[in-house]
Amino acid sequence: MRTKVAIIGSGPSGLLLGQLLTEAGIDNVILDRAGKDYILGRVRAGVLEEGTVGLMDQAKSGARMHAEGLPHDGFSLAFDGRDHRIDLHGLTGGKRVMVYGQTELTRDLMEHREASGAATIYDAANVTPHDFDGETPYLTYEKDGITHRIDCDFIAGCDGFHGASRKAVPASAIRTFEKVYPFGWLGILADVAPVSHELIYANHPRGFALCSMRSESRSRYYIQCPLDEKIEDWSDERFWDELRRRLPAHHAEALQTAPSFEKSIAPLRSFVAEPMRFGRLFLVGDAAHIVPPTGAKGLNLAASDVHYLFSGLAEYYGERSSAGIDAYSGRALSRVWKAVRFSWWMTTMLHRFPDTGDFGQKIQEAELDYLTHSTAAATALAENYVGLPY
Ligand code: FAS
Ligand code: PHB
Repeated sequence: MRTKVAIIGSGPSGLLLGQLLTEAGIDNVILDRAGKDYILGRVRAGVLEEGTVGLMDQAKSGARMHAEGLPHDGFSLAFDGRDHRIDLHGLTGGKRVMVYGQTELTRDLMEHREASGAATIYDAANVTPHDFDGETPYLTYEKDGITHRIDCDFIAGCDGFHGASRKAVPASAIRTFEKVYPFGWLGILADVAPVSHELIYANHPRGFALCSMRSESRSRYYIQCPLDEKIEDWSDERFWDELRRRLPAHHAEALQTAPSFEKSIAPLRSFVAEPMRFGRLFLVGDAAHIVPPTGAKGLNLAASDVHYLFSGLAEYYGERSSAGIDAYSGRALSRVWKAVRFSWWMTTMLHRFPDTGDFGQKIQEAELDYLTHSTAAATALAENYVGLPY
């Protein structure tokens, strides 16, 4: 088989890139080691920046997102028994975010790709990039006991943090930066009305909590937990009780509960690999960087990477210019590091660390008090949360 762009990974990065390329008439193939059901079974992000919404529209895959997604003009910071709204719309000259689950975004892209007739190869084992430092890269993979080869012009490594792409790069050619946080997030999904119509990020001496949603009848909640927690030790009742203890009283009293149908613990880390291009191999999304979900940036950074790479590839095939693909890594990393900083800052301000102590708690509350009473400080928070310009 031969194609122009071989994409490893059928998550949001790979599917969005594939859809944009297909819409532009640039032949591409997506390979994933998993099947559709596994990919759609993962519960992840929930907040889309306007840039991500725009790319879904550009990919002709945004109709259901607009029909079912929830535009949000603000969110609240809760601390010291009170909460304060951050007016995203007012502070950013009219910008907002869209609450729409990553699972649904992925489903929409998958369905549009199938309708377009573009090739996706699921359950592809041992996908391996070859000769990407030369002019004729190719992939090999195994399926049904046969080793297949795909010759291509470029390889997009959209295969996430644990994928094969970054690992295929010689150690001497790549630098990584990492910070692992000493806690995780215990998240649940339940079919019950959210406690508030907007998100609530709560700082509490017992630990961080987040009240989010997937719709007006489906809630998504998280609480900070130790990394060695076991899911089986967390009954729904225990989760609801702990969540109530971390929220201001009026929210705790209003909280509606229902049996959870998804419960999982996610570790938190900040990670960046530099550069994001190696000859004809490009790293995209979680393959190149990871952020703690506190700033709702992971999925949105994957989208901006796709924007930069698609623009470069469209220029290469349209005008035979390599300027865009040559600029990809620098452009992407500039935005990545600002989002890594913001996500680290939100995480540091809102979570209980082993060394936070009483003094650290007071400092966090002072920073939150400053944020909620200073227009300048709130504006800085708001412009990062809605997404810095591409
Ligand atoms: P993905 O990991 O989504 O997709 C990679 C794809 O590549 C997968 O389908 C995988 O099967 C495939 N793959 C992997 N290795 C392969 C190989 N060797 N060969 C072939 N295929 C391979 N972000 C937020 O903004 N908000 C959140 O709340 C949030 N919560 C998260 C919770 C968890 C537990 C995790 C892990 C991440 C969370 N994220 C969140 C970040 C997440 O949404 C990512 O940013 C997003 O999935 C990135 O998309 P991709 O880059 O496509 O990577
Ligand atoms: C979610 O709804 O899953 C979500 C929302 C905002 C975040 C993280 C996760 O910062």
